[in-house]
Amino acid sequence: MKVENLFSPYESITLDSYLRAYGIDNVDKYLDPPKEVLESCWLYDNMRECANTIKYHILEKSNFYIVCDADTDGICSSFMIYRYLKLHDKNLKVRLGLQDGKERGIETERIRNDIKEYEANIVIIPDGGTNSALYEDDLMDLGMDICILDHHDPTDEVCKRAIVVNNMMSPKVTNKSLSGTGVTFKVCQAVDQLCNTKYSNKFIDLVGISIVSDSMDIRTYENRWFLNYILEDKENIRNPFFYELFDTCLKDDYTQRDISFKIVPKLNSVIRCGTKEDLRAIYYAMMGKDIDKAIEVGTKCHNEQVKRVEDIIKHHKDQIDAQENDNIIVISSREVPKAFNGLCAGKISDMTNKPCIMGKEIGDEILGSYRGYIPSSQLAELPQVTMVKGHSHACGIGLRTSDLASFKDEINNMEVDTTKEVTYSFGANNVPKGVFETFDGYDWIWGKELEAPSFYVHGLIIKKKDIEVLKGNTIKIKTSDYNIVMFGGGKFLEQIKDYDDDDSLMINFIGNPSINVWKGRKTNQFQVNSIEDIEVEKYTETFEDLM
Ligand SMILES: [Mn+2]
Repeated sequence: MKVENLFSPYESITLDSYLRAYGIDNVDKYLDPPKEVLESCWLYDNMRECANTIKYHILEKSNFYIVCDADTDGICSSFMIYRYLKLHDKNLKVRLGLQDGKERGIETERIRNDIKEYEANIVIIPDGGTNSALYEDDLMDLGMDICILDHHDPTDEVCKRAIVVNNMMSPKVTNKSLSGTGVTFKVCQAVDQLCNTKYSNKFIDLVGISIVSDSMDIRTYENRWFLNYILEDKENIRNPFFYELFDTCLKDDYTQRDISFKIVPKLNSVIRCGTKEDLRAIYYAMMGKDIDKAIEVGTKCHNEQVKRVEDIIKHHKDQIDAQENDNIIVISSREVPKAFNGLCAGKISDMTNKPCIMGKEIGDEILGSYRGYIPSSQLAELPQVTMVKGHSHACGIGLRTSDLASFKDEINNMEVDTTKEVTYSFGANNVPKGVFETFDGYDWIWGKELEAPSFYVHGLIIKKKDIEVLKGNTIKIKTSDYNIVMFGGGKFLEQIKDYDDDDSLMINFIGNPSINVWKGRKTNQFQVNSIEDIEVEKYTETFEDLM
């Protein structure tokens, strides 16, 4: 395992120095940010025009149309503006344009037709719209006002006639990691100020949830403020549906990780697997109606999603196996819905320890999703790759089908930098106790771009019989100073199955430190998160060892 230490041997590792290393300059302010870190809504370009336009249409009792984007940020932002308008005037005509499946914004023809049929006077596009100028111009020709409340980078030409409120396009706004729901919240605040109302305060919880669901960088003070708001007290979750969902699915001291694993998939899977009726049930529940039903819907869709991913992988097993000798798995399939490409590629990558592309052949290209440890920037340099869009280890990708063989050759011969970044490295017998104490009780801090500290521990010698196997292949190794725990350790057990109980094994691993409390007893513990983070080999004692 090749690792790189974040800290040098002379630096002391404290919570303070750790956060500083991640670029947080005022740690006290970050951990407990005052309200002043919230940026004024008036720093956003075009805010006054946007708020005035919305206010005008409220007073005119216009027809409002809200375009809903197909993910949790889209649901939260569209719900927010819908409810917000209804608080101003409960008789206001507001239509929520729900997508069929994982379509996006007004790119969907059905949505555009619906807008025209409804004879909207104003179209609001939260969490999208920045890069859809073509369609927007078309609607504006019909005399509609368009307000775009977005946080996506402008990549195409932006509609010049629409009112665009976007943190990425507002030089005075410093929080470039706010979610679409966050931008929508700022717009509600601005309308509040024009109308002398305070309705926006009811929706702070949705901003916090969307920052988690949209994987926004949490190192900005403003995002931290929104996060702390939903983490510090469940009673701050004012939305009745989310309150119940948190109450049913989470224990009392939940973290961001819990929200992204136990809450967010229940909404995103409704978009992937549910019907429009199911999605409608979520919106109704957010208004306080039939909450139990919506929780059932979310749970049902999440289970179905897990099952469909499993089925797809089973169905393509032959294709996966046939690429056993390649360093990347490329699956081109007609049957897999677009919305499942990323999930399946990620799963296959986990299974095979190799990067994976899952997509569909369109023309001379395979278009789909990429997941894996090779950074997408490295793939983008290859001549066979036609498009890379998204994050470094999770992105959309295009690949020329006729060049597939040469693409694979390139990957098979590629020098891939597999260095893992860790906080610091220790020999197995030299792990200081402070490592566990320093970060104990701070689970609530960690999240996107601010990962929990991890340490590389090398040269641990144990006997095979010291390895305990618990329920669900959870592995536990006890040493005199600390325990090592790994969930789902099936592959690890596979690696050591031929050794005898009395064989010595040498283990190197990367783990997150914590203090586990059980029946009042405290145990220092490292948690290993992935099979790639642990190495094991048979250890033969040398002459020096015996001296
Ligand atoms: Mn978003």
